[in-house]
Amino acid sequence: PKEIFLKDYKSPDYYFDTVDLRFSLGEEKTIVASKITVFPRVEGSSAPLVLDGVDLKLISIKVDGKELKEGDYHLDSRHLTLPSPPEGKFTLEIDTEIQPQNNTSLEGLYKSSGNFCTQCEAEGFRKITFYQDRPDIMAKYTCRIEADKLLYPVLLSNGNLIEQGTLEGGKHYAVWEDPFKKPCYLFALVAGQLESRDDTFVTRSGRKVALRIWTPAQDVPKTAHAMYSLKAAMKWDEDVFGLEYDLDLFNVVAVPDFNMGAMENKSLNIFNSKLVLASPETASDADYAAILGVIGHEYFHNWTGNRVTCRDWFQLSLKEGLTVFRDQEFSSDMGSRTVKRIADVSKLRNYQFPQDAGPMAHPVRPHSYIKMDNFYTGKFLLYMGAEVVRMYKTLLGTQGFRKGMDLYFKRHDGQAVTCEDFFAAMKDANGADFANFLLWYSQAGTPVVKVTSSYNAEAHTFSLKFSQEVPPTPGQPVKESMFIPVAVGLLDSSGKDMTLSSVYHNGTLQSVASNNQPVLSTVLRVTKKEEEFVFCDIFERPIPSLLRGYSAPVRLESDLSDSDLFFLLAHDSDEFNRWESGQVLARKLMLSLVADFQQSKPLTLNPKFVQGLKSILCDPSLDKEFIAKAITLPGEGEIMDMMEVADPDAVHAVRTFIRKELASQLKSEFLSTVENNRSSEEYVFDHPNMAGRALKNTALAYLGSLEDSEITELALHEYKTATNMTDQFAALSAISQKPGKTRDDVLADFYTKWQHNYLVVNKWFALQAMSNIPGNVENVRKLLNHPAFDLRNPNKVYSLIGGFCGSPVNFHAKDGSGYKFLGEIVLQLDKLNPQVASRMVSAFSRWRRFDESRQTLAKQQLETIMSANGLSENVFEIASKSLA
Ligand code: B3K
Ligand code: ZN
Repeated sequence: PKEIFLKDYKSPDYYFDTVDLRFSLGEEKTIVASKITVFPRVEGSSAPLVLDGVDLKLISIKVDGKELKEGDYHLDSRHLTLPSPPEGKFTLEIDTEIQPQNNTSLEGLYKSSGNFCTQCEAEGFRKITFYQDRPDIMAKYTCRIEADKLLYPVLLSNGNLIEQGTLEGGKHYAVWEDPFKKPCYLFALVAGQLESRDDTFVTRSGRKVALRIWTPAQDVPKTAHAMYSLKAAMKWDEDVFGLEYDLDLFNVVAVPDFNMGAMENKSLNIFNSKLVLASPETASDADYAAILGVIGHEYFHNWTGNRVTCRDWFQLSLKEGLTVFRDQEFSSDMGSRTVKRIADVSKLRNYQFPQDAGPMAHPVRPHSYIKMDNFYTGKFLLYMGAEVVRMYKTLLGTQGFRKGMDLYFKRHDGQAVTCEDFFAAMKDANGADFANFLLWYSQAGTPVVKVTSSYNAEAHTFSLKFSQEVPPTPGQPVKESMFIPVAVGLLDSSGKDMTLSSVYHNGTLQSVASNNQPVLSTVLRVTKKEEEFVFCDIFERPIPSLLRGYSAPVRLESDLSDSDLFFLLAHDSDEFNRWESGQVLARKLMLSLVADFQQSKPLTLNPKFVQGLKSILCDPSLDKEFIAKAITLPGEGEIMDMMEVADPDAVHAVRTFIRKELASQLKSEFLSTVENNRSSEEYVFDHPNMAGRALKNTALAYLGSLEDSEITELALHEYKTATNMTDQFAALSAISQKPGKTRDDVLADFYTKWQHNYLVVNKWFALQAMSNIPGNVENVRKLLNHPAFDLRNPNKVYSLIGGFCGSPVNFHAKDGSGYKFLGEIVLQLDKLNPQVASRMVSAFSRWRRFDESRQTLAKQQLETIMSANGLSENVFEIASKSLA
């Protein structure tokens, strides 16, 4: 396999102007005829024209209407090369045959539940026809689709429908024209038996946009929330960024077989059904929230991604980091900002930071890749890219950030650009000094920032001393200091924010006051390896609230004492930091109990911790979802990540111990939390209702850890009386914590009830897969043979296999049974769907973090995988980098 480097980027020798595609869709074969107008980048160029093409059967090729003979071109398994194309502009016509019905990679053109659909990002268009499959080739497309009318009554592509009609032999056709230039990764086609929910949105300039969400007929009733989300997103983008939709039609199609969440194809978004279909009975609050976020995300791509796209795939974060940031902001505005921030930071900690400390560590803009798809897994650069965009906003403020966005669109609409272009727009629009901010794109690893503080009672000053270090990562042993925006507030002894007047830094006194408004929080620009900031006019020893709102994606280590942290937990006006203080306390506590466990000391829980959580749980002034988050312990992965040698057994034992201890000491509080927060009969998707359910179900989960028949009765009661999936599934999960007949019966009941809804059945798979019951690998193996399971469907794989690998005790079982299971599955999956296989094999990538015996066992599996014949590039890249 070939590694591709950013430094080797070269502009294409040829550009494409118009692209005419004609699809003749069939059961045995599909014919794709393309007609492209080509022109050289440099007048008079005689460079060869190299087209990408994979798994294609070439039928014919014509240049300016003249058929080429063998010898006029060169064909290998990846490219079609014209050694000497004509000078100047010419037309290229290529007929190709493909077999979508046999395409299990779900990339290119494939079939899902009998319908045709496409997925082209990143490099899937080359599986449809020969093309320069790179995002800096932007062209205007028309697409004619011809298919059997009964089997495929609906024919969709990008842009506007300009013609349709019936043909002989029971066929029909449709012609679509997209007026906007686009890279081929945004091309889409759908053909099948679908029905739509229709609505309209009138843009602020008065354009009436037809909105259609397409699914199989029986699912149309489940698209109401997706439609609501789409309209909310369209409005939000106008209000917040002044961005309007640019066509008269916007289509969304839901398909059950999809590698990722969704795809932002121009005016024809294709979605994993999981992220479209919802009803209160079948989808949980988390599903509703995910649908809102992802519908928003794909819609927002219309400007950040489609109108302005990436020059090359190394710039992925240009569109993904920015669009993830935009969807995070959208969800914050639609619900609770603090709770959303907590959820996003948790994802960063649980997925991104561990990756950044492992063999797949790479900067937001990678320097090289073998298979671009490996850089999309949500767990990789996307969250980090969003954090980088968030830092621009933290530094520039809402208005400054908006100015930067406006300039970005003004300069680059219709272009394929780079991360530097975005940086330059932000900088130029604000005349900002961003120091070495660009390092965030090129330097990998999570910076560690240490802070020590001291108060000088005589001088009335408070000093914060920062030091920073970026750990070495593969290929980057030595790091430079980063530009880290640190938002800070100082609390007085009553817990109120002090008014900040000035800070002494680098030999100068800087005022932080603005427009006579009291300043309660300020952003310090930390740029050096070691640096001191001194706050003046501080008349009592303050407790600092550092990195408010998580203003930079770093690991912060401060000298705050436990009592400072308890104080912040109780008083900080920055709600994010209230939560964070509780998490820091919990992490410290868990790590010290892990040490006790490893030394076979008895475990005891610090009563102050119980007291702290109790006061949060019982504080009626707090948002209920915030309480739910604040009383949830850091995940096992997060704690393992902080250990020299990760010990899954100890971490699991400790987390289970604390949960049980809290449940028994706070039993009456948890019980009344459940009593007082039962859902209303009618399901409402809004923050107060979701928050109530989140709190009740978190309490129920705590109670479920107790060996207590009264609790089992309660959980059963909740299960039976639940009127929505959130509550029903929470009760099922509480019951499933302990093995036994009740668990088996309720799991069986749940399956019987929902066997006809594959999305609910996936939840049932996931719940069992993630179970901590000893020896669970055997249950998971059995479930592989369950009639509802299918290795070809990514959602099922993510639920069952992904769920299993995500739960440390059983995946990392000492006897290697979890590793062996995954090793076998990866090889089976790789033959069907390399993208899915490579996501699964990533679970091995941190094998060096464990003890020697686990290392040996995991390494064996990786070596077996590497020695397999015909391994995909996707799996090869992850497995080989893991072993390197
Ligand atoms: N841009 C797509 C991801 C494409 C995945 C390619 N393997 C969807 C998204 O950003 O949400
Ligand atoms: Zn995206």
